[in-house]
Order: sequence, then C-alpha cells, then structure tokens
Amino acid sequence: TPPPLNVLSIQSWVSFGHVGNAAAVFPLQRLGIEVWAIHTVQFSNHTGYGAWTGAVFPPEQIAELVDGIEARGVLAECAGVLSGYMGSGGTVAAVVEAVRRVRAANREALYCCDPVMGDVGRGVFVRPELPDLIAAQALEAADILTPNQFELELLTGRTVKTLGDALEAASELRGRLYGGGPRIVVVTSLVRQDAPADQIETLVVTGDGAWLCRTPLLPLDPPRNGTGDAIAALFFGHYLKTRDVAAALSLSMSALYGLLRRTHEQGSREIILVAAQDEFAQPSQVYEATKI
Ligand code: PXL
Repeated sequence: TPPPLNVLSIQSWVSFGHVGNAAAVFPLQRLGIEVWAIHTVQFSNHTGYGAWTGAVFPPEQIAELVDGIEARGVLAECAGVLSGYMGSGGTVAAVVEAVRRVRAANREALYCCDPVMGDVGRGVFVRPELPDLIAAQALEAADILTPNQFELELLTGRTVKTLGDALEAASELRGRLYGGGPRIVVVTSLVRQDAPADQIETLVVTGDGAWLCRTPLLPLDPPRNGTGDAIAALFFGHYLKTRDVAAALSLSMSALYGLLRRTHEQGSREIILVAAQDEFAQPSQVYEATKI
C-alpha cells in the first residue's frame, strides 16, 4: 500500500454532534486520508443550539502541537492544512503560522481555508473580531477558499443574487489568495435568482474557468450545522487525491447530498456522518460538475 495523504486539520471540536473537526476528520479518514487534528475549542455541542459548555483553547496551543508533530520528523509528509472554526482572534495568526511552517517543510503543501463566519439566516455566529482578521490574514495564505454565499458577500462587500454576481465576487476573492498556488474559490450553498428554486449549487472558480454542481435543495429547517465543514473537508480531500477540480466538486457534492438526504430521512438534528458513511466512498447518486 502506498503511503497515505496526511492533512493537518485545525478546527473546533464538539463532544456531541458533528461540526468542525467532528464533521471533517471522519469523512477525510473514510477517503483514506490520515488526519492530524488540532482543536481550536472543545465545546459540548455546536453553538446553533444557543447553549453549550466547554472552552476556547489558547492560540499558543496550536504552535505547541505543531512543535510536537515536527519533533516526530513528519512535517514534510503533510500534504495540506485545513482550517475552519477559529476560537478567537489569536487563532487566525496561529493558523497562518502553522501553514507557514508546513510549507517550509513541504513546498507542495496546500492550505484550504474555510472562512467560517456565519450563514444566511443566522448572520455572523463567530466572535465579532474574526471576519476582519480572517480577511486580512488567512486569505493571503490560502490556496483554496470555501466561503458559503453569506461569507462570500461579507468578504467582498457585494450582494450576490445572480450567477454573474457570484462569479464576479468569487473572482475578486481569487485575486486575494496565495499567489504561489492554484488559487481556487469554492462557493457553497449558492441559491440565486437565476437558477431553479428547488436546487442548491456549489460554484468553483479557478484560473482555468468555473464549474457548477447542482443538487436538489432539501427542506432542512434549520439548515444542518457542520454541512459547510463537511463540504470543505470532502472537497479538499478529493482535490488532494485527484488534483482535478471538476472531479473533486462532483465527488464531494454527491457525497454531501447523500449525507443530507439520509439526515433528512432520519429527521436528525445532526448530520448522520457515521450512519451515512458509505456515501463518502460510494455516493448513491452522482451529480456531475458542469463547466460554465
Ligand atoms: O459549522 C460551523 C461551526 C463550527 N464549529 C462550531 C460551531 C459551528 C456552527 O455553529 O458552533 C463550534
């Protein structure tokens, strides 16, 4: 067996349910990827419930854990860094520093930044200092950025209503990413006026063009927390494996749709990552990515 891909994933942890690393680690593992997880917080449950217990970890802990990994002599084998929910403002610089150290050990390593800030309907749900710090520090380090439609609007100050709006905003963001890499923007949960109302899309914009993948919009109310975290993990994992954005888009959205369809059928408040795990390796329905 060839050596596995290794991904350093820096995100929140929850004891109950599935968001952050608790939504990202298992799907990546199910794709055969080894995950080195660093938790930015440990909460009892996601904040969508309105109440939780636990703590935000001090940002210094990230460098300390990277020190320990480096001391094992394996940092050069890290294929990529994935970041998501940050606990506090200091977390942003600590993540960017971790990316710098991984790139110093492996020039080929990619950084996928999920700029977790908020969502349509819920508004900003992270600490108020985070959006500006993510925009100022994390974007310029990122090879792949995975904003949802709300985060795309927040990061660009634009309103996104049409495909043209989404393409313009995503292209603007692309120009702000790390110059040394592929510069890929993945817009998730795109619902626009000029698409069928019963569909939801993911849009990928690269230097070689743009791709759309459309899946049925499920009546999940409230939208399930952790969905974006799972999409970022699946897209990044498939991209690292295939180096093909169209394949990564189709594979990740087909898996995600299968997961959400089964979550809806169960009526579960949490995404059912474990029960629906076969969707990650072998989605029950394949949704193609179309070049636009
Ligand atoms: O899904 C984003 C997310 C990540 N981590 C924590 C959260 C949320 C959203 O609610 O609460 C802890």
